[in-house]
Amino acid sequence: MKVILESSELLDILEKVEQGERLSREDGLALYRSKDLLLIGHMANIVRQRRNGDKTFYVVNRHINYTNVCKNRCKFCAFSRDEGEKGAYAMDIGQVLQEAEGVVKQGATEIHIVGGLHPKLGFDYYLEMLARLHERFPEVHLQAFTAVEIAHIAERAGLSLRETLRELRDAGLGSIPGGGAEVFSIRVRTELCAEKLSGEDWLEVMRQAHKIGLKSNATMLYGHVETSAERIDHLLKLRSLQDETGGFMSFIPLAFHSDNTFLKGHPRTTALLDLKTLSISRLMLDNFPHIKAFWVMLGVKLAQVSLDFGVDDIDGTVVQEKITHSAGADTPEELSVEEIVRLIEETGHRPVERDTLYREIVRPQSRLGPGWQIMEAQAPYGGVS
Ligand code: V47
Ligand code: SF4
Repeated sequence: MKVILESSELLDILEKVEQGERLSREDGLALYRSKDLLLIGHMANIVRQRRNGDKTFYVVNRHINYTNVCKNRCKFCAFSRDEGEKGAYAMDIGQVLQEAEGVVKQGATEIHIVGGLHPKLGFDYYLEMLARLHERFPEVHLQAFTAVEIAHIAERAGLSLRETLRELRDAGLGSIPGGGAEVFSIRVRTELCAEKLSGEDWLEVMRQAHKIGLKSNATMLYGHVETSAERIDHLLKLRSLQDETGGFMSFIPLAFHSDNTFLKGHPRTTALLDLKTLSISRLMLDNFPHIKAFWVMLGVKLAQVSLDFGVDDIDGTVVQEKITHSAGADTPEELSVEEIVRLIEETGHRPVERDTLYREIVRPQSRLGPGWQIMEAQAPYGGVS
């Protein structure tokens, strides 16, 4: 490819990628400095292809945001409210079950549950939510509560992280979503979310979760006040924990939206930054099986293009999303499976429906609805099968 041969700045990195060598912090910084998007994407695709071949994964899921009441009030968040404030809500368990019911009938395999840090909800609320969902829909995977919520739940319960995680797991928790990581930099956290769990504590929750066998995702919120170096350092911390535990399944860069936040007016991320961040994540996180484009934040069109920039997962149907839509997202809240499959096929990749743990799903006559099955003899969450 002509473009690649003409670009000499990154040739050392290209060689490392081709040899399967680990990239350094300096390499990461050079990648962010470079304007050679196509070469960066090409390198990311070498890794993507090596790990996942031509597969692009998606999941039939639904997001449920059970409460927007949050004691943290991060400056980048338009979703949260104080208790009693106009627009504040907290669902009772019956409502959560009702929200899940419809999509499970349509064949969802995953319910993704995230909310604010409600100062009054007790440990029983979280346990009962999981237990009743699990009892009613035993085949459905519950991916629930970010590391930040888990630390809050542990505090409410007066238990250690380990004990809290064990109880949540025993009640039906299947895995942990990647939210709340933001950027681990102390400078950024002090400026934007001083009340929030520190980066080190976020990593500790994940460490404890992985130790008891719970898998998780990881995210990075980018496009606000963080520097490229802070992004790379974030990725390096994740890579190091993954070396230790192997418990992360996918990494999801989250593009910041500023409407209705303290950072109102902050410009949207550009396509260049979005694609670079996805590609650089693929390159730096050599031990993560999957890189996911969350189309809700990225936009459907760019999410499609990102499949040729190192991304192998496009998330799923989602159905309802409040966090980014409160902050001005102009994407739909739901994509149909037909639409997801069309987007993937148009790029020449092979659409593969997965469950939360990346096991492939088979459906009778490829029809949605209950009755799906996990393909047998698959390594959970692990790349090429
Ligand atoms: O933790 C908050 C972020 C996260 C804004 O694990 C914002 O598969 C953009 O983590 N603009 C929640 N982002 C969502 C999340 C997630 C989403 C999809 C898949 C997975 C997964 C996880 O949203 C929060 C925070 O980092 N966020 N405000 C905003 N204004
Ligand atoms: Fe609360 Fe999460 Fe919003 Fe921060 S991002 S204010 S922790 S809901």
